[in-house]
Amino acid sequence: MKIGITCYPTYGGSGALATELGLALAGRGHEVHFVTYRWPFRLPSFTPRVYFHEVDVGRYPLFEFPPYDLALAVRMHEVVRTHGLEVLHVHYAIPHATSAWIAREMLQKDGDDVKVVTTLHGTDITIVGQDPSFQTITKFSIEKSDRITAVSEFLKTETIKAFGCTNCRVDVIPNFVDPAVFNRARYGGELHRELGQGRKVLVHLSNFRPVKRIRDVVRTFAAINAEVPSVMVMIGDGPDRPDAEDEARLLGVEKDVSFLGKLNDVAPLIAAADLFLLTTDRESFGLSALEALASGVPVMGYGVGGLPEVVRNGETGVLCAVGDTAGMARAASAILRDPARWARMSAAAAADARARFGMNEVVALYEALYASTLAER
Ligand code: GMT
Repeated sequence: MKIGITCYPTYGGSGALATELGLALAGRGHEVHFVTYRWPFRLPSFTPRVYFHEVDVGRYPLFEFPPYDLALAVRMHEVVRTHGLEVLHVHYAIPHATSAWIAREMLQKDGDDVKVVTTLHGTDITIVGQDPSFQTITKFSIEKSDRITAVSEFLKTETIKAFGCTNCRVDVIPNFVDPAVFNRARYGGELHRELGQGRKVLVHLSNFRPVKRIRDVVRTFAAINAEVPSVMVMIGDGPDRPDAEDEARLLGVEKDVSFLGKLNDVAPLIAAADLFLLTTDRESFGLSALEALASGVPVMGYGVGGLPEVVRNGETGVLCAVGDTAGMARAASAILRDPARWARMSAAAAADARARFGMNEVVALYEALYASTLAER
């Protein structure tokens, strides 16, 4: 098949997932065209059957807000026609599903066509899509897609609740992980020794947005560190990083917390962790948590949103009430003090991630979805 993929190329789970999907599809013989305004952060420099088309947004001085969604629609239209794409798979509804709808309308006017698949990832439904500025266009664009997928049952339910989508079927296709890359055995313990210097290593990875409740990560860490000597490795960057740095200073743990910024190749660092901390308010899935589990790292998180679909509470991690940093720290310290329990959870995490979210199985679900929509032509 010839598939176009549009996603946010910036640091975040939806862009990571979309890129990994494109690479996996190309690995299975499909031709994949990324249409975005920048090179997606997880895309390697060259991969057979993978192409990149940059969206150039004209910057005429009249525009205080250059219309990116229109420039994207024009580029989608052009790439579909030039390369004979059959499917446009857009990740994150706003504005990608709207641009894809415009591109398809333009194509159909000339007797051409393309199928539009929209994957909902999280805040496009739970926060941004419900903002009055975007609500009606989000609902409209979702309903106009040929296929809609959500990354968790939680997100599917939220979509139906928020938009009352009577006219749309939402298929749940979960995020996936490449078990060859997120694999503890592959990296050895050198990085753990280097980072921890004899202490336990805790890792957090995110885009540091308010929804991540980053101060909670630092609070939880400080309480763990008081019980079990540890270091905290923070990967990523975003608006709330200064808050986290501030919290570390306030709690007197700044020397034990490292902020590494936006790194692309995160698998070796994640595999060097003893525990992964994720304190998001409502994570629709938690791709980083899945990557940690696959790497044999138990996850400490909040039992809300889609995270309980990813982390098995008590078996592959521990889920607490939102804001219960003390409870999370107690649970984490107990696991860190009990090597046999940690080893059991680590093995269960790696096995469960592979069994339920393996790359080949999930990518096959997307292939089947594309085939079924194409069959309707
Ligand atoms: O929705 C967002 O906040 C952005 C998006 C991203 O690009 O990181 O994150 C969402 O998509 C990921 C990939 O499907 C999910 O793993 C995240 O849980 C989800 N984020 C939220 O729901 C907050």
